[in-house]
Amino acid sequence: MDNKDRKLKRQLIKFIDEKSPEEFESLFENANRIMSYYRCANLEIETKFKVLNEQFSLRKERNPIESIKTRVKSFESIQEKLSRRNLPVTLSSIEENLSDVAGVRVICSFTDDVYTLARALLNQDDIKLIEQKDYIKNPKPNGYRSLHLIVEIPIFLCDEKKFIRVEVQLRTIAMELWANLEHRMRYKKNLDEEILSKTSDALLECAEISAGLDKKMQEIRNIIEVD
Ligand code: 0O2
Repeated sequence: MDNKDRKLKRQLIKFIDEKSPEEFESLFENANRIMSYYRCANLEIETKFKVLNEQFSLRKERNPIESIKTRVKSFESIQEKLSRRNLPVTLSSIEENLSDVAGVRVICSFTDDVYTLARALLNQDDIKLIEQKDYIKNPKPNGYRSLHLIVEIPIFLCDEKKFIRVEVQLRTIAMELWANLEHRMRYKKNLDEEILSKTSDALLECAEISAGLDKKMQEIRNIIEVD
């Protein structure tokens, strides 16, 4: 058993009620199979972005992607989301109801690159757009900015083809800096009202400064790099 299997078993023990060892083994096998679909879907999407990065670097002599991160949601987080939405906490419910178990985050150099890469991904004929949330054009009230796409992609297994949903988040380096720090300090933490009210305005101000930085950098790049 490798580290990934050990970690999944630890998460499953917390995730389920009392089960016999046989039932637990069968649950583990099924959970492992489903999580592997999500990892495969992440690999597919990651590769698509790497190919696009390569292509753009040939055409424009620069790489629009700074970095790509992938993650599969932990069982704790899956359980919390299903319970919060009053949905059954079962493996089939995960597949039916959640679109963000697989997640790919693409960090871009400039705001334009975010939209160029999103268009290039969505133009591919094996990608189906399920939902788009543009928190760059319409930031969240706390200042959070990013472009979110829920896409469905086929993965080709030994003897079958499966369609898997992936949440793709595209953002600039400045958006990533803000979101990372806000995530560590505040996001979904049960902070008391006084702390929330003391920090909200300052965080929103930081988000506006970061949006201003993106805008200026984009303007400079537009002067230097004429298409
Ligand atoms: P994590 O820990 O990053 O995986 P919900 O997921 O129910 O809250 P919804 O509509 O499914 O809401 O998702 P939404 O609003 O599109 O946001 C999904 C993801 O975007 C979150 O995943 C975060 O990664 C990121 N995000 C959204 N809002 C914020 C924010 O205000 N601050 C930061 N730092 N990140 C945000 P998870 O699963 O909630 O969290």
